Amino acid sequence: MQTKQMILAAALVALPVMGAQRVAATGGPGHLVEVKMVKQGGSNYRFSPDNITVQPGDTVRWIEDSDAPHNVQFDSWPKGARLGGAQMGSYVTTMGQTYQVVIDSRFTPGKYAYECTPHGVLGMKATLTVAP
Ligand SMILES: [Cu+2]
Repeated sequence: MQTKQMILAAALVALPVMGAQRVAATGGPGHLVEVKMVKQGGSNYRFSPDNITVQPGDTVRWIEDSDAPHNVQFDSWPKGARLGGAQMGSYVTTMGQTYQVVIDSRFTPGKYAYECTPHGVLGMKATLTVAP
């Protein structure tokens, strides 16, 4: 087989794996759930989508998609959750930069409310539900 054909064959094998959105390299055994941090006219920053439901083991990845720095600050959580350092996430500041959290044993099932620290007061708030 020529080199060109081998590369093509390798790419075809890799495609279905990429399409499945499984998280292997990042530590979470489950699915990857993405939330963009967007600008919706003026200075209306939002999480998009602003309401997600995840399973234990999933990874939530927030993606900078605007012109202002954002973070993820949890404001309320179910009884028994122990967010530790994840309670106040680090900032993303450049387009495409990501911040992610693995929904591990810190996250008990239930509803979590979070906001962006500087923009929460302007409506940049969202909810994350961890299914049992
Ligand atoms: Cu923000």
